[in-house]
Amino acid sequence: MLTIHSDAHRLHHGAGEFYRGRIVPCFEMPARVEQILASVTARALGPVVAPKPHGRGPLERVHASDYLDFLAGAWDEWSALGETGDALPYAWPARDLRQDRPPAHIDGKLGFYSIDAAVPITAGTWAAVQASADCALTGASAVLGGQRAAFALCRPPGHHAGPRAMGGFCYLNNAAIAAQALRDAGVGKVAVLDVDYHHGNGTQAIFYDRADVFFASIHGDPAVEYPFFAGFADETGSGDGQGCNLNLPLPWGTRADAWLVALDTACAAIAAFGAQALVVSLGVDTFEEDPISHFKLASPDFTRIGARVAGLGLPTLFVMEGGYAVGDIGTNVANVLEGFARG
Ligand code: SP5
Ligand code: ZN
Repeated sequence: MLTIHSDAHRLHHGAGEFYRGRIVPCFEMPARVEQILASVTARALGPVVAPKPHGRGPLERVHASDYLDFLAGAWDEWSALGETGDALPYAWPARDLRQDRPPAHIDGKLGFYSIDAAVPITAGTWAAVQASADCALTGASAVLGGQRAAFALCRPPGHHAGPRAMGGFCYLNNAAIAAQALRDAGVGKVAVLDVDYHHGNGTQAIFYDRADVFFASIHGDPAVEYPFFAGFADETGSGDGQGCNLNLPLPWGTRADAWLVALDTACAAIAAFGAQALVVSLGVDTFEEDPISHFKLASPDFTRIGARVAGLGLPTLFVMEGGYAVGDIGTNVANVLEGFARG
């Protein structure tokens, strides 16, 4: 399987995120990708290529233009304040506040265009997030070109980023951008299967009212888990998209047997939808030793995930999302890809 990777991810290295009253070191760090790349290479899973730049066009198909302008300009506006550390938001347009007035000041923009304070913007963030989206788009091209599957080794991740908001370590929604590119290239029906520990609220929001992209997500119950305000089972889509959104929240402590039953449910729904291509939001933060998550999958279980996904028989693009147990992340990702390749 082809892997698409760019060194530009290193340009994004946030110092900290806000958590329980203090700034804590970022769990989402460059070493994650270095470990995955080492495992993909060591296990000879296939060639590794650089992404092709796709420009702003495919980003505009998923994200609002003013949001892209914000991301592109945020560091310059922040550093013009004399700040040298990372930009982080501190005020948000929550309920009863105006949603219709994008602020002129960068402090206001940071809150207007975010859902939390886990999205530091550094000097290199915009370059890194563009390269990450280009990895997903290059992977989509490979699948369109007839490859059975490809692995976009994206960093930063994307599935918490909505049409007009960053959050949860995510800036551009790489999986949604790739799914939309598949649609725009003529694939009639696309499914996004999100196996990251956290609900893919951004991807859900992007496709919620559409019948051409099915979204299925298996994740920690948002009653007790980030992102808290989306991911419940009663979110089934709206308008034309009614019935095209499937959330499978599971309790803390969920082990592989119960998790794989949910995967079977998601795969059956994707098959029933009639998807012609599949994008997998591949987070491995379901791992038992993940430092910020509460599921209990063991490394060999990831091989079973890959094999089950292969059973759908669809052209498949894997897009890297979360996973914070850096010492095991390479093994767990390579297990999924190997399980798929053998399945
Ligand atoms: C892509 C992805 O997996 N994003 C996850 C975002 C989760 N953000 C909130 C996590 C809170 C961090 N908790 C630190 C726990 C230390 N024990
Ligand atoms: Zn996650």
